[in-house]
Amino acid sequence: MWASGAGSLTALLAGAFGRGASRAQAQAAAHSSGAHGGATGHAMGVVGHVPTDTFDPQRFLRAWNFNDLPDDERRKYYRETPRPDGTLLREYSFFAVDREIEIAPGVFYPAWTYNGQVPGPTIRATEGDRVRVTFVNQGAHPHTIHFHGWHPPAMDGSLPEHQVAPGKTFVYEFDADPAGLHLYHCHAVPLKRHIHKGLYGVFIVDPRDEPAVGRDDLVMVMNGFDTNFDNENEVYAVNTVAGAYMANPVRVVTGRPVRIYLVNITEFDLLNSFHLHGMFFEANRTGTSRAPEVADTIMLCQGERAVLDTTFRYSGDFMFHAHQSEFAELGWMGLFRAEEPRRDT
Ligand SMILES: [Cu+2]
Repeated sequence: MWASGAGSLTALLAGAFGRGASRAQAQAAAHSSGAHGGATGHAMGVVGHVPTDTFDPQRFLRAWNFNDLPDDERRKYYRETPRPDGTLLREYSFFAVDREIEIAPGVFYPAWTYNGQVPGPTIRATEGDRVRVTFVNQGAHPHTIHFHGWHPPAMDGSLPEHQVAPGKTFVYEFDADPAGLHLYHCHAVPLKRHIHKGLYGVFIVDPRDEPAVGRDDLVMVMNGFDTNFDNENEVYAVNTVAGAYMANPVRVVTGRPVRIYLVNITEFDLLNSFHLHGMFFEANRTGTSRAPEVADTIMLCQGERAVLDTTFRYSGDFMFHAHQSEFAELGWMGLFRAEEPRRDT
């Protein structure tokens, strides 16, 4: 193991609601106007601001293999070694840690996390690479990492004998296969609890013959939080922080292809959806479909994912949100801000 990570975590401040905010309180937080309202504090958004020093939804969009860390820090969590056949050995250092996170302004949630963040760090490999994840459980409960994709049963992280007890380490190792958009999550029981507490992340496998050149890739995980443990979500989001992309839109460039890696990990609700205003996208289910559908709304069951490809024609703000209005009103709503490409003179 190369990193313990926990030392770099900073404490979060207690907020207005503290633990266990009710659905009504969350709704009030989403709708009230307040001192921080200003231009973004209208009736459709979340009022206030969640600090981004411990988790930044903007950074998360384009972060994989710890590429958002400075090189010396990144080496503690990720390294790649070329293999004779031209593929890479990709090694990751993961740890589970219990941590309180802020999911809406003043709404805190006692999460279980991979590497201190929800969702966990995105893993991205190319088809045929070898993935090796050293997992250290620093949490108070047994956990695992269950990856979607091809692997032998001993690497599945699902059966009682796969549980990694607090303080213990397990090394997951498998080939990245098939190309597509997958996920990973804890598979300890009760599963519902271990997933909704925050132990999940995205696993992208790029096709070997299709390098991502000139494309703006964005990772979006649709999630929800049951803040008062009544088996219902009080807060919904894409990438954890309710309304983060309303307050701070996702910036994209007109004419440049945009790809959204969309994953639904929402617990308790049967479905979640992604709807984009003013345009259409090609939806490629699981990233493996050979016949993408052309749509402006896509519905995903828990664990389902889709690769969405589009290009912004017009500059300006485009809303995106769950088409379930309730989810949108409880935080799952955002904006793309498309700008003309810069002309270098
Ligand atoms: Cu777990």
